[in-house]
Amino acid sequence: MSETETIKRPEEKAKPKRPPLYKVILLNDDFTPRDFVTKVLQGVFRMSEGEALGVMLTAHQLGASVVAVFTREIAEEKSAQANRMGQDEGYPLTFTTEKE
Ligand code: TYC
Repeated sequence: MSETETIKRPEEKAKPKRPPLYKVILLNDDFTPRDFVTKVLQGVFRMSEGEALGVMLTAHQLGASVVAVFTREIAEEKSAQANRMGQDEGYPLTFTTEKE
């Protein structure tokens, strides 16, 4: 045990740290069918058909769209799962993650 002890000032105490958040981003490509992208968004990210269509169209028109925000582990798991679904069908569908 050390002889010295750090006494924390009250404002330094008990500051609950929120985990850093990561965006899942959907990238456009020229090959994946629109309805497949929409189905992946509904299945993996639990979106309604309308929400999924909106995100898919934003990526299609602008090149990329934010899908959702999660802690790092969940963001990476979901984007990997969605990428695998594209790969399984031979599509270049790509989701990436980015720290907020
Ligand atoms: N651009 C694709 C097409 O025209 C559809 C698409 C939309 C693909 C969004 C990927 O993230 C994407 N078939």
